[in-house]
Amino acid sequence: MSRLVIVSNRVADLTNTAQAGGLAVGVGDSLRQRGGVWLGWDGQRLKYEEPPEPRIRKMGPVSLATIPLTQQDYDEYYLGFSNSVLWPLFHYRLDLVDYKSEFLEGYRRVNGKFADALMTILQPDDVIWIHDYHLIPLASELRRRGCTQRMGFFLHIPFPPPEILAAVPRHKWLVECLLDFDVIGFQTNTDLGNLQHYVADQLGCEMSGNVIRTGEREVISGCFPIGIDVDAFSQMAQRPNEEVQIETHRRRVLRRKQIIGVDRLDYTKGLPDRLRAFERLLELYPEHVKNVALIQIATPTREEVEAYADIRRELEALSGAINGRYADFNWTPVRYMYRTVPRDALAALFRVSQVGFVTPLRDGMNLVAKEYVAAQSMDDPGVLVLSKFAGAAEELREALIVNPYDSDDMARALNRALTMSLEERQERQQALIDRIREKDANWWLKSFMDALENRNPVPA
Ligand code: ADQ
Repeated sequence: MSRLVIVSNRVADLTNTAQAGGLAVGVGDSLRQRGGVWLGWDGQRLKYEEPPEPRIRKMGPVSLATIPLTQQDYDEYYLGFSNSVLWPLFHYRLDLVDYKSEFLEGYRRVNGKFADALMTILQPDDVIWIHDYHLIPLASELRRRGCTQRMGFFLHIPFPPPEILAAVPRHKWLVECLLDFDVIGFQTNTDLGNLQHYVADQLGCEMSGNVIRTGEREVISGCFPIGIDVDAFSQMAQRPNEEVQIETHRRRVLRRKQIIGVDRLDYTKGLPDRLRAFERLLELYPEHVKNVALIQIATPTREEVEAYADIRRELEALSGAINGRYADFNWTPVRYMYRTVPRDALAALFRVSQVGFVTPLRDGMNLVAKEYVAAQSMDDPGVLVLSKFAGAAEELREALIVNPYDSDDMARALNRALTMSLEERQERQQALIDRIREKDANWWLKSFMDALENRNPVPA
């Protein structure tokens, strides 16, 4: 088996269980199984340039290779083009795109730095798997430096339709960069269809099934929904966590139910709309007042981007307003926590929550939805309420699917989830767990690697 070299903006600390972020979780689960090298930025922002050789640390079967960036790289490549242009644009938020030409220059320059660093460690029969929107031009940069190894790309976030993509300057160049990979993977058929429309209509490429012909080359495109390690998460959920147990016992005595939301605090996750929907539940169905609480855990993320500070203020005001309106001496309707929580505590919390409330306005996949399902017991499972704009909704059809822009629709689904019979909950849970087991973390790694190593076209 050839050595697997993974590249993403950041590498994850594989021993840190409190790491938040879907890419870190998904790639970490996969790499632990197969071993290999993982290259990424070390998080440092230097005032000077460093030589390209990465620093290497061994962690069991995985070597972590890291490089620093400069403050200017961080501002232009990371905060700028990646997170103020591509992130909002790919999530259909044209209103939040903040483009400057130096961002694009920085983006190209840093992709060049990643390529220089990789060239110092690559071996002839490595296979290279590059992740996410920060590194779209990396294959082109590597090819320019003479790299002939096989290269795959996986986009963790949505890929927008051509009319939206056209809002970013140099969009043609971006898609042409994608076509320098051998395999391009997406989370959903919708994303895959969007790319295929673009290359057929705007670049005049020929398509045969999922194979894109561009000049002499053939590029495989495919849909590879990311999965989780279901057994590991489920076992974590069953391990006793004293604090969670005490609180759960108290709720049981009081016959109170709990709705849970867990997200990075990102404007794509639909958090204000979610709080409003919870408030609507209390208005439309007053029988839930004092009997149900919403616990929302939000991890700090990208705080230097203005849109993120705005959403934080909005959420704090909203949770304060709902509590001000409804709280009683012994009942707080919204418990809002702005922090990262260890994964085992999260898993335990999912298991004791009657509703998993996952309502992004747009999301590549959303692993929280799958984690919530994995954490449930078959004896008394909770209900997943899921946005139709999460990639996960393409697979998890037995969840209660909602429109995150419609708070009445969400309130009705919450009420339905809270009052659903045990039999219906068990039926839905069985179907959902079967689906997340079928396409788990292992399947994701294997099916992508199969396409990349054997150049097996992905079924259309
Ligand atoms: P994210 O946008 O980060 O991922 P998601 O898929 O939900 O979103 O993954 C978040 C991960 O971080 C989950 O494993 C979750 O448990 C964890 N997490 C979130 N908040 C946490 C908290 N407060 N404390 C501890 N852990 C927390 C991106 C894309 C997604 C895609 C993934 C994987 O945006 O659409 O599903 O990559 O491809």
